[in-house]
Amino acid sequence: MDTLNLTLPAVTCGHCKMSVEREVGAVDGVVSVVVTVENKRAVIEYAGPATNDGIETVLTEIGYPPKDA
Ligand SMILES: [Cu+2]
Repeated sequence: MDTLNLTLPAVTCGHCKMSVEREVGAVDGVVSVVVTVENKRAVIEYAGPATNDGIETVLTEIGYPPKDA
């Protein structure tokens, strides 16, 4: 299992949190997604077939592109 720690600058409220957690949580292989609104951070645990690049692509597609950190 791998863990991704990302900053999502577009996260501003609880609805953003729910959207990211729902959409990323639906990716095959993603085990858990926790978004913290206050610091715009996302912690994502995943295993195959999910990939770092694939998860970042989904985030960008739903309007929350990660900032390289
Ligand atoms: Cu929001």
